[in-house]
Amino acid sequence: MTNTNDLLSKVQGGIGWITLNRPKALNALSLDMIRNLTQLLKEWETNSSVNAIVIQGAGDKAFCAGGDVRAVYDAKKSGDLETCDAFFREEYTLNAHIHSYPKPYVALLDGIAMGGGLGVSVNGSHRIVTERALLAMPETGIGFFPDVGATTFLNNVPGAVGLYLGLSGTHLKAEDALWAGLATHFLSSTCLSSFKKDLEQGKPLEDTLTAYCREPQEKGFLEHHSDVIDMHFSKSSLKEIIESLATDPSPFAQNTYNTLTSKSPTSLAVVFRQLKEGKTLSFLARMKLEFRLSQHFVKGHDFMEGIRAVLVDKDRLPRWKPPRLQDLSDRDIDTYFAQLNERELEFGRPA
Ligand code: QUE
Repeated sequence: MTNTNDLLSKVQGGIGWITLNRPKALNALSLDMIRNLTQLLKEWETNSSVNAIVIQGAGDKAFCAGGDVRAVYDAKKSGDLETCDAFFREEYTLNAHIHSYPKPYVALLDGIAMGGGLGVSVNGSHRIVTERALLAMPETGIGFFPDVGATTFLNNVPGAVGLYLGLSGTHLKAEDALWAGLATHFLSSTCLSSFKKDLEQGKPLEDTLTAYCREPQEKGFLEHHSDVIDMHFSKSSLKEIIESLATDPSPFAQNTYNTLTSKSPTSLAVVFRQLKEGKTLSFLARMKLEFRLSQHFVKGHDFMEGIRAVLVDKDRLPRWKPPRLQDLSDRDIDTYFAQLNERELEFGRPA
């Protein structure tokens, strides 16, 4: 079961170092990697020679492109529902562990970081972006929903911008990620290797952050568009948001309208409700909600169709069912929020 080559680790300079090491798959998180990472974090929690964790991605393209949803797709096809349950249950349990981790947890986001990749970074205490970072929660494009703690971290984005990001899957650069609070520090990619060398030599984390981190040079897209985003995305229903965009001739509104109407209608309707209902829940109740949604999406049509279109056949032409928002009833959306009874995600005391 263990393929530890996909997760490299060492302890050096008082730091527990982790490298997601599947560069050909953009370091997408497999169930094995989730299990190995869970185990490492447990060991290092009580290891007094580890003062902080640093996690990075192998290769020069990605921190982590997401959860290995292709493996979930294959499991579902072969009738292996146990793997579909275990994957999301263990992934979200890991995300929650990172969220409450008692030591500094530092993610180096120097490249692509999407979906499940944000789950193992944004839930930690320190998220460092470089000018090469590209962050997104693109799941509505594969008939899924922003998971891995996004019910919390998208709801913490100012105004209605988190809802915009979760519905549209918009890609964020470093400045945007900082503005949205998804990132906490900016560092030039040219400084990364000396930053890491200082930590390996035992220099204290906070001193090293102060020595290397800078303010980003430019204002990002989000900061420039936050007023117009709030204007459209603070409407009280998804239908009103889409109508509001349709009647605004600005390039931003028209692009956003075209983006949203290409996504799974079921995903859009579920995500609108997920983020609204999630606002009043505790962090752990939000993770339980996300697990419920994951299991209903795996059973439904659009998740399998979205992965087929984007990751398997790569025709990028998903045929969503139903194809239009107006063909969905509130009752259809209710089914995604139904409790799982004996299969609910539970958070016990750590072993
Ligand atoms: C939307 C997504 C994902 C995606 C593409 C989308 C996602 C995901 C991957 C992915 C990428 C590379 C891999 C892999 C998976 O792509 O969640 O196994 O090698 O994990 O448009 O949500």
